Amino acid sequence: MPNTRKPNILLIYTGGTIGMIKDTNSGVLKAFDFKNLLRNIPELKLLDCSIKTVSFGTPIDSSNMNPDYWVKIAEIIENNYAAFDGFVVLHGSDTMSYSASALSFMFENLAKPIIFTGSQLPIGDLRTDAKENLITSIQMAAQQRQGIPIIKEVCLYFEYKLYRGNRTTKINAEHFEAFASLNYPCLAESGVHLKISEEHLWKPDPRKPLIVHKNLDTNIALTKLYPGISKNYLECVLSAPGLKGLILETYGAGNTTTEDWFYDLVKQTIARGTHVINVTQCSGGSVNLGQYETSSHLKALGVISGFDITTEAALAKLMYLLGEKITHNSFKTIFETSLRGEMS
Ligand code: ASN
Repeated sequence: MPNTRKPNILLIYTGGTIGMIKDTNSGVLKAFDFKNLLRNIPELKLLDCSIKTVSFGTPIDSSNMNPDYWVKIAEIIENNYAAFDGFVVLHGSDTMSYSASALSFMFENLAKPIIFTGSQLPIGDLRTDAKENLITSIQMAAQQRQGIPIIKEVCLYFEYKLYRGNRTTKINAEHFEAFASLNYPCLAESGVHLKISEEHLWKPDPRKPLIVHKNLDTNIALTKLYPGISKNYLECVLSAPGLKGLILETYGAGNTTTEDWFYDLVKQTIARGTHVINVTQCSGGSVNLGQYETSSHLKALGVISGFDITTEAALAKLMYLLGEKITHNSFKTIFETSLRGEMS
């Protein structure tokens, strides 16, 4: 018997520009209620799937996003996992790549799509990008073959492109094309037809059960190297009480200053049991420890390579792995392994 049931999609509204309105006195954009958003898209009724909606009690600008909210989104999905074929999360664009990355690690063996989307202009604006983003995200989430979702990973949809969420970075504060995935091809494109590149999709083992990880450890720091970075500054960061992991955004292929004080600090930090992860501050390309003299020492010190991971995904992966309480000795190997397609 062919499966004739329409896909059902859960739409989760967390906030962001998509649902905002302008304060009439100050002109400032503020989060508004979900009903206003839905009123502005009567087209949702025309979609060939059934849609249920749920909203944060108080929608937020995504600049206020944090791991507690990630757990909240994860629990909404977990509690509705069996009843829905796919999930669309409406989210502000500012931190969307962080959230999509976090959710990708939190959902192990995900077998259904979780698609993050939002917009650069509010849904009520005449030139809004919100409608296309929302409608196509729902259509992407509803793609099935013989009743089984085609997309089985956490994605981000924006301006005609579907990306693997943990590969994305927000690259523009104004353009409708606000995101890029420089180290991994896009998963699908929307034109006259929806064109899914199945060869690039994540293919989880269907026999494995869903596990939702909710322990995220925020005892981490993120530091970008810059010419002139001082010992004092780095010492201050590294002396944060309880620090368990540092993400260092380095130059190019993972290069750093070769000054003694820097190596000494990294060495002491690793000896104390704090993990040091090397990610590049370039938007594309990979860390390659040992390619230059300016990175070969780091390898010997036991610095973890983030390879071509984004900073957003590295941060989420670090919080996730620290929360998993894995042994110190296996931490480096696990971090350097692609868990959800976040690195090549
Ligand atoms: N500040 C907004 C947010 O991230 C930006 C947006 O959604 N375009 O919530």
